[in-house]
Amino acid sequence: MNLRKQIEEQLPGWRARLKRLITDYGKVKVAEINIAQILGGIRDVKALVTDISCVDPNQGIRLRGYTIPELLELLPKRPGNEMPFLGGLYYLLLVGRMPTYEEGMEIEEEWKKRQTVPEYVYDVIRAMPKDTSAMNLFSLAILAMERESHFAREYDLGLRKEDYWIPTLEDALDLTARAPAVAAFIYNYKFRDGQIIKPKPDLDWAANFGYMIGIENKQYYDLARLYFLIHSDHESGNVSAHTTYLVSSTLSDVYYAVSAGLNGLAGPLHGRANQEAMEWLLEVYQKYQGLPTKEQLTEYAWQTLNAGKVIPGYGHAILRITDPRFTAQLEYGQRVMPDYDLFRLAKLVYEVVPEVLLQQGKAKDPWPNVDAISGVLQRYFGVLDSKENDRGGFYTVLFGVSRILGVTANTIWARALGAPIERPKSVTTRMLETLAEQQSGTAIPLHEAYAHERGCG
Ligand code: HAX
Repeated sequence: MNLRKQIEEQLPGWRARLKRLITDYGKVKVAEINIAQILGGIRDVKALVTDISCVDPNQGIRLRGYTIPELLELLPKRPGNEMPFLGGLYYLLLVGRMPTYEEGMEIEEEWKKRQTVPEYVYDVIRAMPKDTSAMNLFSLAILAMERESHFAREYDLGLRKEDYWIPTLEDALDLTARAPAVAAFIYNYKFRDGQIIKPKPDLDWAANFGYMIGIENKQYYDLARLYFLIHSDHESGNVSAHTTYLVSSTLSDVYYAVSAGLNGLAGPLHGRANQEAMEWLLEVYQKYQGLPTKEQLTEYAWQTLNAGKVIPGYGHAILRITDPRFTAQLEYGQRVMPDYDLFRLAKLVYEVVPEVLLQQGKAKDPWPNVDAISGVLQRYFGVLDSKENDRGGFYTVLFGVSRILGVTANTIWARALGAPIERPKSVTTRMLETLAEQQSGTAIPLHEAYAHERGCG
């Protein structure tokens, strides 16, 4: 496989690069951390390394150095398609350089060879009530497939550390090949007739997802390509990427690690925001019986904030601009569905909500993120997140299918470069208070309720 050779050839150079940093420059300071950061979600602490993607607060994501518009322009496309096929993107993430058409297609072919989902995985999904949340089913199905892991088997037989990445690559190719079919079945099981639709040989990986949920529409296939491209990676600190990395650092295989990462993606502050953004738009649309005026929308946004809730799809822990992943979707929508009411509503929200958040003065980033509009584009083509009396969650599964590309690429490289088990040190609240007293020179009065506390060491 050319892909494996391309990674293999790079390893001596990368291993030497890291060794030099540790041996010759190991004591160089990268960051300091203060109490507010420790208690505030470890925000902005530079403590993770990835070469696969990087988020600049004022420019947004770059995958292997390429911005979203550059990726859409430069990644190879199949004739007649507006958007690049995903085999090319996965090659870029894994190998680190822009692939030729043939190199990208090699991954598409590799995926086709590996795409059959074991029957027992469908049985696991079918064993669950249909109203189970889609993310639960997705994570469960991937965990069930752990039985297939090459890494787990070869590790038990005795595998050299330098070779850990080879069966990890095999696992990653198997899992990424099958993820669209698993997601499509979950959709069909929950919302359609429960059929398993076999992928079409002449369609690419992303388009086949659409085909397997019963959509035969070229515009949707391009949306699927765009969607899976922009959600794939967002450096390593976000919850889904970091969880996958952390679990994988114990040498748990890709299936365990990805299933864990998806459980993090399922949270409302992370991937579930795409469902909540859709729900928020539908609430607005229902309340005003159609498109609201700007004044009505402003009022509704304030009502949401005053009720102590967040406006889903807005804000970001790192970004300080409109997310370029939002812009790419906005531009797609502008071309394909400019008159669709919910699309017009999402655009109106973009005109109104940043101003409201700025006035409120809490959110550090008042701009839309990737989740603010993605559901609208899906809904235009009839793809639902949930039905009545259902715990829904399908839009987050779409996010998950894409995110698996980024997190598995990171896992393969972490294994190849011998990344150690992660193990940060924790402190107690009293230790922080003692440090605060020492550095500020003031005593912190301690309430008697805490007098029973015993120290550590
Ligand atoms: N609406 C209302 N308030 C918001 C807000 C929003 N969209 N975004 C941030 N805030 C509030 C925070 O809740 C926080 O309030 P408190 O001080 O009362 O706790 C304050 O502004 C400061 O927060 P921040 O530092 O700007 O943002 P965080 O790094 O803490 O959180 C979040 C980043 C993305 C979680 C946050 O902006 C948010 O909750 N947004 C809405 C949910 C959302 O869209 N999530 C998806 C993010 C992208 C992603 O990961 N997708 O998977």
